[in-house]
Amino acid sequence: MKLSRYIYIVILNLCINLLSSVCHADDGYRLWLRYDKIDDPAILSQYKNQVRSFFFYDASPTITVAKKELSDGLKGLFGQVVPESNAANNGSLLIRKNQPIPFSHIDFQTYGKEAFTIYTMKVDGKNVTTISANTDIGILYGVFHFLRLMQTRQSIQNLAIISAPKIQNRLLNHWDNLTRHVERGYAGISIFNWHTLPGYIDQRYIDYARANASIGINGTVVTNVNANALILTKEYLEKFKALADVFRPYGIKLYLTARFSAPIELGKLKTADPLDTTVRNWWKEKINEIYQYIPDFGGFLVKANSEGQPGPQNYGRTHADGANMLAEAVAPHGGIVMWRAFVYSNETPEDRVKQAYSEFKPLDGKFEKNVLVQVKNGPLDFQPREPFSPLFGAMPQTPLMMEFQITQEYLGQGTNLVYEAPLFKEVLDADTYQHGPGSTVKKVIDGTLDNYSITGMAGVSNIGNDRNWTGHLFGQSNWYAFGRLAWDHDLSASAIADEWIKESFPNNPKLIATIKQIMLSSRETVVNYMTPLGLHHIMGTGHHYGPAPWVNNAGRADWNPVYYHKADSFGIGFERSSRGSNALEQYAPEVQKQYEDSNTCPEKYLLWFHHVSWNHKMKSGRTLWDELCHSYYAGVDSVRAMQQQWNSLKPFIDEERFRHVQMLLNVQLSEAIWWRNACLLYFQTFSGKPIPAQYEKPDHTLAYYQALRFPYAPGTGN
Ligand code: GCW
Repeated sequence: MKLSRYIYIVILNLCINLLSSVCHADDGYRLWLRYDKIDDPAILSQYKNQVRSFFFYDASPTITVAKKELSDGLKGLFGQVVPESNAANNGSLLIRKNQPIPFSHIDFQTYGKEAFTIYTMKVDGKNVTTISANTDIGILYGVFHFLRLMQTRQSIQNLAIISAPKIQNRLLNHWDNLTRHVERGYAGISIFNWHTLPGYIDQRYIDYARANASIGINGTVVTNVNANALILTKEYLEKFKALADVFRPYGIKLYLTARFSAPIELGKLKTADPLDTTVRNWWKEKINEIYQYIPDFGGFLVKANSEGQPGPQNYGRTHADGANMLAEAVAPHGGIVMWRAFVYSNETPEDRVKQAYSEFKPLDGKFEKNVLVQVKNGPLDFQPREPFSPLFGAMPQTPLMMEFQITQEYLGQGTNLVYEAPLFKEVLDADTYQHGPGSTVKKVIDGTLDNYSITGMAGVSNIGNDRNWTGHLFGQSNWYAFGRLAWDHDLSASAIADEWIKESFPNNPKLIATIKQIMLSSRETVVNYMTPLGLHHIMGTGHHYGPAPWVNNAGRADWNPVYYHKADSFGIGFERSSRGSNALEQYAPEVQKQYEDSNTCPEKYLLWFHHVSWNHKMKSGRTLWDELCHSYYAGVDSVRAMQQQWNSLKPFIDEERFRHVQMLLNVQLSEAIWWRNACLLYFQTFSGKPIPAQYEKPDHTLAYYQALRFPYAPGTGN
């Protein structure tokens, strides 16, 4: 073959390879576990030298899974199979359990049963890497971590890693109904096909478990908190057993939601009173039955006396009475009860954001040892921004667990790119001052502040049967960030974004920097165009899609946006200082001090805590009205900036994912403009002030926005 022809063929091949690696269609199914071949030859050869063979000394279903993950991962990243060998040579990766120090290098007693170590060390003068743990699941976590190091192009030389989760129970909460409709789900229907279970095991269940294990999630509540008693029937228990069997090797426990009235609905009892002996026996028997199907059943998540769900208060009993009844029945099996604190009542004339505290604070210390009270991050309901819930720091004798919402009910649902780690971190890092400065929310929930014996963090899932799992590709980053923070709440939002981007996209510095910028600014952007300066709960009624600050006729007062913004001719905002509802009194004095004066209150919470005049002077020198306009317009401008940033990445991203995000950003822009125009036009009817001349004029009238209807918006009710 002539040299020129040879060179031509080589170049052609190179081009084809390049094109197919950069531009092939990609539907996002593989999440962050892509293991594409490392394209940097220097890094690749370094990694290959470090991992020439691997060997697992132990065997079990979990080890089988770990072995497959490692060998698939290495094959993908290296572009070739790495052999198994138990010889300790240079480049051996040795993986084993229950090894004496120094092999394991840590006292696993101290670090718990899920900890692992990864060490570079000399064995017989040879340079080997070890992954060790005390349990099979620790090994699996170590393997995922090791693969992550390579996926994110970190050095795997001189490793000395000890990793243990800071929170014990790291759970997804699915609001999935038995109909497969997902409440507040925007990624299709439930991945759990109850109809074909238990006979048919969808590959999705396995991939779901794998993805969760890769980020340390160790439990899943597969049914909606708005619970259906049928969940507890034999027919369904068989289905849950099949799922639990799939999840077990991945270290994931299955949990269910318990409908409090199940003894009446299923057991035909006259009451569900938690102090009634027949009721208590009914639950005991039911729970014994569940454990026959699922010996490692995790326990229950319960929503009671909240938004129409039955509960102990129907019988004049307390939340503690209800929780303790279930707790006693699961205790002999090692189960737990997660009892939600999301309660508020229309009949109670108290500011809604105060009610969970009023209800639960007096119950501190009254719960059984295996009960966790599950508290939403803020006192209201997963708004784009809320201060932390005052329950954190107020119940030293009751393990409190965090409930975040991963699904974007109030954050643009399925169409908006919003990276939630900054929101999660803002809450975790907030200082409750419970025992003086440094009493952060994360120290409350990891148990270090009050010596909780049991700890947990839950995230309301954003997963559905869309091919890419989360509807919006960037929803994957929120699932990822939740898991990583539940494992280690000290990780920064930026570090987690960095990992996720490197694992999810080709490893290009411009791409990484640009996507990171997009992600890290995205939460503030959505706050600006939806609910700036502490506004909250002004979205459409029922479906919560889009703005509707004018609504004042919802079924109950505290579902109305006007209840929350209180706009009038004087100003806007909810007065929660001692001059108003005094919700502030539920916080420690140091926190109260930060927020009590409208002139010094951080502006991001201004309208949460204060009703202030339209002419109120803001730090920028603008009036409140002008600042509101500024924030809404800045929010929209930021979406435009995101679009430009994303468009600049076209050469680096496969067409399918590029177009997917590009189209959704177009939708996001139109929704941001909608939010801005609708809110400003409406609030203007109170302020009587003009939208400053430098801004583009709203292109529709207020009446136009008020007339919009969305009868089939996704994710609503049942
Ligand atoms: O915010 C509300 C949601 C409901 C949800 C409820 C809850 C599951 O709009 O859909 O119900 O919170 O957390 O219980």
